[in-house]
Amino acid sequence: MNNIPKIPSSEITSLQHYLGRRRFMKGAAVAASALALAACGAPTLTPSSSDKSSTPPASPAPTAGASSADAVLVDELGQEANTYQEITSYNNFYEFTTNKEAVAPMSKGYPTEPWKIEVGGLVNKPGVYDLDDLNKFQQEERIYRLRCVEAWSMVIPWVGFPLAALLKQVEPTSQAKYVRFETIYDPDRMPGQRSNWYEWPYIEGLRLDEAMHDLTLLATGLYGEAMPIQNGAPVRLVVPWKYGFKSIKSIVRIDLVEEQPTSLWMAAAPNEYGFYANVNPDVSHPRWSQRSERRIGELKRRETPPFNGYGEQVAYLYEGMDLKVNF
Ligand SMILES: Nc1nc2c(c(=O)[nH]1)N[C@H]1C(S)=C(S)[C@@H](COP(=O)(O)O)O[C@H]1N2
Ligand SMILES: [Mo]
Repeated sequence: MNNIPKIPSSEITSLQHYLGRRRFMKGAAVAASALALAACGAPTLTPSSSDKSSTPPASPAPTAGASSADAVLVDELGQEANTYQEITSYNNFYEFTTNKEAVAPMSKGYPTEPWKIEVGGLVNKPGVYDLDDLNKFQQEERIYRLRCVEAWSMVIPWVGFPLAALLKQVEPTSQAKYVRFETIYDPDRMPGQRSNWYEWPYIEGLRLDEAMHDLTLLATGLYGEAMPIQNGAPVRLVVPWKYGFKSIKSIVRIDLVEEQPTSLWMAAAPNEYGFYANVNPDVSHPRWSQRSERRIGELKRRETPPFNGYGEQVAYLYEGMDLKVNF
């Protein structure tokens, strides 16, 4: 385990400060009562029942002390969270379909229980984790910006736990340099996987120090509810400083490996999608600029910041690297 880069405790403190593990509230009616610490109910990892998956949860908004209907969640930069409806009705999940609006209806009722994740490869303590096992990790709320490589974005209040907690449990060996993730392969029920356009299953990867970073989340829910299937139930990765495609959904395998994994997108179009995929306004996609983005629900485009606004926390990971080459 001594090969795992440790995040200095000073940094963890500042991260907690930045990305408060509580709901920030905004809006005139609640300005004074800000920091009403809505207890973030750690949702249990039950499958989102199909009839619920496209309708808002019973109490999607923070309630603690807030009488106001205009209370909204904001991220650490003050940017408002997208609505539950927006987050669950505009999705990329190519296993079902490439039509973003059709993912929710087509994935409705997809069974996510029982579920298990096999964690292995170069580790001392490989294991099989079911939903109860994953629920034992301390769940917290993280309000993150998600920037798709296609230049749209959202702000999403995830629930989950740092991937680092799981990785520490399995004890990567000193040979382990990367983490490889795999989505469920189920072409009978996932029509997109019957298309030969892509090499299924969906694969993604991170360098071990990226995987161990405190911002890197295994998300089990959003808006305080169990993860909807269209967002990657029951558990998906969230790496907020990288393009959305790195945040692989519906994970069934995690392996510690020595060689850099080849992701589905690298295999499909290596000149368009690199391994690192850090959000970078200075590196255009071959077919479009990455300078700005369309926040879902807004008309005017926003400028895209380096590392999606998380540079202070993560830029050190790439010191000395040419990010135009390692895009
Ligand atoms: N297994 C799998 N994971 C995936 C995808 C996918 O098609 N299949 N799409 C990715 C892309 S391109 C984005 S932008 C995000 C979208 O996440 P969301 O639908 O929860 O907003 O999921 C990522 N994870
Ligand atoms: Mo994306």
